[in-house]
Amino acid sequence: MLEETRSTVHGRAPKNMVRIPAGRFTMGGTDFYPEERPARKVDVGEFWMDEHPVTNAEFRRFVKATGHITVAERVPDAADFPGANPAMLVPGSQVFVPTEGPVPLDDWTRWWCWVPGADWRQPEGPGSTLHGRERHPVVHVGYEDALAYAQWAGKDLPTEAEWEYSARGGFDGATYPWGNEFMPRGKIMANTWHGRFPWENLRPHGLDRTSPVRQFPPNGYGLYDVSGNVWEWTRTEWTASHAELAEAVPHCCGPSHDQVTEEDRRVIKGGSHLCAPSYCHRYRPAARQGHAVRSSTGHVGFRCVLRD
Ligand SMILES: [Cu+2]
Repeated sequence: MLEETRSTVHGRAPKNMVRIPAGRFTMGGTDFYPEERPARKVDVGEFWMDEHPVTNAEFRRFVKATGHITVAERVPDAADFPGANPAMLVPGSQVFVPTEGPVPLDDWTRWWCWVPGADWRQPEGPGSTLHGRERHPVVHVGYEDALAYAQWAGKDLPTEAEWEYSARGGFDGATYPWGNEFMPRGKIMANTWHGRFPWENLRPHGLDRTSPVRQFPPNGYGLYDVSGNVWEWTRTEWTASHAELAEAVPHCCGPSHDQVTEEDRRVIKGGSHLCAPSYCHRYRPAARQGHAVRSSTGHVGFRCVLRD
């Protein structure tokens, strides 16, 4: 697999990947959340980017080939959770459960429910399946799971700069991957939450959770689902602002930082189907969040890159 993918780089295009030209872009922004500041110019070399987030069908092939067991499927190590109720130290993951009505938006435990047995195969817990969701992005994957997939595929995870640059699709400085207007001529461009979060799901697109990749229009580079649907892991270590990274913008890379600890956080990008302007206006290329590497949820997935 690895050699096959590598060798195609210099010949024809790798399957379902898009060539992103080298360039300079404005990373971050000043109009929304503090962690996106400062906006600054960043150079990115050319690379290939997966056209869409890794799907359940693709992830299943990886698991079949490698026997990989995801973070959510492992029994948590008691040493990592001192004082935890032993009954809670079983495999599981965070599942979104809409509330009955309005709740304080500063308390995410109201709508995130830790469900024993929830994992990528059972996204809502025991009894749920992937049936009909083969083309949806895989979810409930931790950073190490994403990295393991990428390495198996002979690829890597993008840096935050690579992710943001490619998500912008050549629209430097625009709010969304397609421009500045959220719904140009009334058209829904991404799988995000419509209505008052986390209880009123108006579903104008008919979607409850994730959506099949490629359901919405691609960006200027031909990338799908860079906004909404699922957040995507990057390799970039989380910092509360870009300023802390200003000296060392990771174009790339060298060997991946494979060793992670329980407390480590990486940047996730793109927002998800649970982002609503009233709560979290993060379905924008500049938006970013830090996510604990071993924390898996039903709205975080990933896609890969390939560098020459
Ligand atoms: Cu959000």
